[in-house]
Amino acid sequence: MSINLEWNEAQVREFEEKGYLLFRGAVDPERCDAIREISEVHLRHRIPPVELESEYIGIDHEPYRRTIRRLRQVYRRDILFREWMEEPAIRPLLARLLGEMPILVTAHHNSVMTKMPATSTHTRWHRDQRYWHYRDNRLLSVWLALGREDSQNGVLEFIPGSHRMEFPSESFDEKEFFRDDYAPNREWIDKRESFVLEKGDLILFHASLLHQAGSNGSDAPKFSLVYTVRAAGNLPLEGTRSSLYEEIPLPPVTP
Ligand SMILES: O=C(O)CCC(=O)C(=O)O
Repeated sequence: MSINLEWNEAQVREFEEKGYLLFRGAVDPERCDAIREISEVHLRHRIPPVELESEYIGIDHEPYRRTIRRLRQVYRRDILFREWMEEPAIRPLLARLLGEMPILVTAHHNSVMTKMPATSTHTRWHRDQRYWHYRDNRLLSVWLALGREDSQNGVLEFIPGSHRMEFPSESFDEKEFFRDDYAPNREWIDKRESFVLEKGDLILFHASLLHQAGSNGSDAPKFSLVYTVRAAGNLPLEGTRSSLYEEIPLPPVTP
């Protein structure tokens, strides 16, 4: 069970410039369905660790307390997650984009992101790296759509090139969200790009890339599987959360 992923040096340059790359139809719908089914079981039984909507937005009452925002640390939950995160066919591309052997990190974004209808909220502009602690910023995330993602159910939006920017501290609020009420941020936000994703589409994006996603106005949950890899030399800082969880080296694969 491999994936359909052809890439070239022009796309590597595009990733460096924009901070993300989109691959259509990379994963078979059947594989996505199998991953989604196991995710739904874990969700139904609320198998920990999970992140609740109430924890994310800091409002500790219903309906947010019963709304799961993500199943965390999914790598060891099921063979289907492990196989996907260790998929050999994507490794050469990850190594090329990171400039080194990739290491799978489970401290962050090793998740099934779930966006529930009505009870989940808008995800504001942010960089994933805001609470991550590594020597440098050579980290990227691999986002697999397990179903359609569009403006109805909270599609991802990106600000191309923002991963290369050093913004002044005023651009961010106290929770490190990129402020949309701060006038100088507008010219960046106006450059936003988004794509309707179909089941099996893949987006790779840099950990410093600004992105957001809307709430889910449809009547079905949105499911996406996400994992993060770091460059082998980009070590987590000791004593931080980033250093506390299992990491899995993804060495080069021999054809
Ligand atoms: O709400 C979403 O679907 C995106 C989630 C996200 O970007 C995050 O949790 O970092």
